Amino acid sequence: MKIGLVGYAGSGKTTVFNTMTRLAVPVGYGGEVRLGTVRVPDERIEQLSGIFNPKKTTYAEMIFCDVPGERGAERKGLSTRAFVTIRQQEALALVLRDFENPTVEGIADPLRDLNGFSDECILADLELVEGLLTRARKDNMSPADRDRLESMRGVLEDGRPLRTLSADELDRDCLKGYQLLTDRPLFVVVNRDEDRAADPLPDNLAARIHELGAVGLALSATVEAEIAVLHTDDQAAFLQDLGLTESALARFIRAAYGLLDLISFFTVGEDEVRAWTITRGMSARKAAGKIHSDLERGFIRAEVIPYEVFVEHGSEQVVRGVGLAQTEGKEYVVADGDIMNVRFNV
Ligand SMILES: Nc1nc2c(ncn2[C@@H]2O[C@H](COP(=O)(O)OP(=O)(O)O)[C@@H](O)[C@H]2O)c(=O)[nH]1
Ligand SMILES: [Mg+2]
Repeated sequence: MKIGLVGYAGSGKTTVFNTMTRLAVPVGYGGEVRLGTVRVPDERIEQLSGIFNPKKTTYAEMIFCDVPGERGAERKGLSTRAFVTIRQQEALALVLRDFENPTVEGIADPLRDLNGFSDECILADLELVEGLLTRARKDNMSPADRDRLESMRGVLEDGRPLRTLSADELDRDCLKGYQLLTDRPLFVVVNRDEDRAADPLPDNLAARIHELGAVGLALSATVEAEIAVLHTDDQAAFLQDLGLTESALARFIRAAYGLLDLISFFTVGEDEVRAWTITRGMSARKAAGKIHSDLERGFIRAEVIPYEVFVEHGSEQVVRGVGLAQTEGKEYVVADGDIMNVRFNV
């Protein structure tokens, strides 16, 4: 799962990226595309790890990509090269500058930048769709596909991103090969000065984010960077001083995970307590395949204990004793927080 940190130069993408990944990429210059793995904070894993005291604790992970906001000479906003990288992302986290940055032209105006980026994506999709329609006859496109593209063109011409359409209005399965931008999940990160880190988003900005089918969050990358280097105990005190219970970055990472419709199931034991990432709606058998292909191939059944049930009773034996352990077959749809033990035979 790859999420791109995108947006204009000087908005704080690299600062956010460094803080999340604990890498130290130089900030304040164009730079190259960087990838970093980010652990998805999950207090359930901490709890389980506290109970089992395993040799190893493994969190769910996501890959973030720092995409330089290189300006294009040939176009108004971002360069064509930047867009080639942006197209490779599964979801976009748009970082908007909401602090004064003397090295960047123009005062901070997150709404302007949100609209600017959104329009660029709409325009890029429109070009792509029109290109496909121009070649439709030559490519022997089916009338159904052509109709679909034509209705997409209409939506884009109205200035609307494709993600705002419901499943009835647009069959997403047909879009997979097209590399469209406006259909991708969009997360908006409003990056602020320290003193305004905890303020809510202004109404007009919040409304526009909603209108674009996106999810928004405010943070201060510099505050987050300060929090990240503190010891765990000091972190709690620091956050409390700011009137917060959790770092915004932790909330952001978790929300981005949710935005992609990802959920976690857990495996537990003395060797390892581990979170596994699956898309919502996956069957137990398929989910078992994430652990090992043998488990999918030879799947017999899964013993499932929902996380809440487990913590309430404190041990697998007690849960079984009170008859709350579930025995599930291969078609069972795994729920977020299921603790699974797969029985298999190969
Ligand atoms: N005051 C303030 N400055 C920030 C914040 N985030 C980033 N900066 C500064 O803005 C400049 C550009 O940041 P950078 O992460 O390189 O932006 P990028 O071009 O989007 O990757 C750097 O000098 C950062 O220190 C913030 O939350 N508050
Ligand atoms: Mg950068």
